[in-house]
Amino acid sequence: MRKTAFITGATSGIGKATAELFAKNNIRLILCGRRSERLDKLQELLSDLTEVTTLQFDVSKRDEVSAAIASLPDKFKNIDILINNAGNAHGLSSIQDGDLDDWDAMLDINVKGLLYVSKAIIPQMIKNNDGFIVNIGSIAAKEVYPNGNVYCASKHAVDALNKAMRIDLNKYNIRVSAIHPGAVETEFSEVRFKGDTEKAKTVYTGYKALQAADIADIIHFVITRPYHVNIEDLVVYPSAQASATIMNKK
Ligand code: NDP
Ligand code: 8X3
Repeated sequence: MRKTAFITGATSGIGKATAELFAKNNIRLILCGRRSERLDKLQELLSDLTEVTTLQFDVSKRDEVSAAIASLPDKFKNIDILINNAGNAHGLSSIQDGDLDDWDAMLDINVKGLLYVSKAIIPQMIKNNDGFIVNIGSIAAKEVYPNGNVYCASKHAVDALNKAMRIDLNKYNIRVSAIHPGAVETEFSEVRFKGDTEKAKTVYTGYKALQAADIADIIHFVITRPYHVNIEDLVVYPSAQASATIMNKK
């Protein structure tokens, strides 16, 4: 039977690559993001492969989240797989120089947004006594690096919530996993550096960064294990990267 996946942050990077791979694997898709033109384009592109619907909302706005999910057409209401991927870093500053709006954005989107979406979808998974939640963390969930402070805190929270979901949802047969990538070449650094594309590019020069498709591949691997197998979390780096700060750049 065709499964249904709900992917946040599907307009770019890891979420978009995951949508493309899931479509090729005949998974019905609910694609989410704020940029509706991108959602429309992706829907048009993937509709030849699978059934696709889109939801335009900001994960950090709780009313938007619940209204969007409540508005799903019947055919898409039964969600088997939730990919909590939407998120970004905003800024890269020391704790003393950090911008309060950046801090709010990271905590509101990366932590509260993930919670709002999960809270809206989990009851239906509990009713089904089945489901799969994949939380996209980061190596910033495992390690704190200079100037990473609040982004790292937000991703440490994702790591904690991944563990919490595993515990609380265990009795409902809901599998929960986290993927923690190192550097992935996406729009992530453009967002972190507020549209400074030149600065963003330097993050990915001198070595081969992970590509969004590499992470999509891992997400697909995780969700296609036999029913009795559940990967708790998985940390993945580009081969040139040993930790958040150690990079073998040429
Ligand atoms: P991108 O910037 O390419 O994609 C981010 C996605 O999140 C976009 O689709 C964006 O959609 C969505 N998003 C951001 N803010 C909101 C919001 N307020 N409401 C709804 N959607 C939102 O980055 P990545 O693909 O790299 O990032 C995906 C995830 O992977 C993030 O959680 C990130 O922290 C994590 N990650 C990334 C790494 C990297 O090096 N790239 C490494 C480790 C983890 P839209 O703007 O249309 O709303
Ligand atoms: C993205 C990877 O190292 O920029 O989460 O935090 S890093």
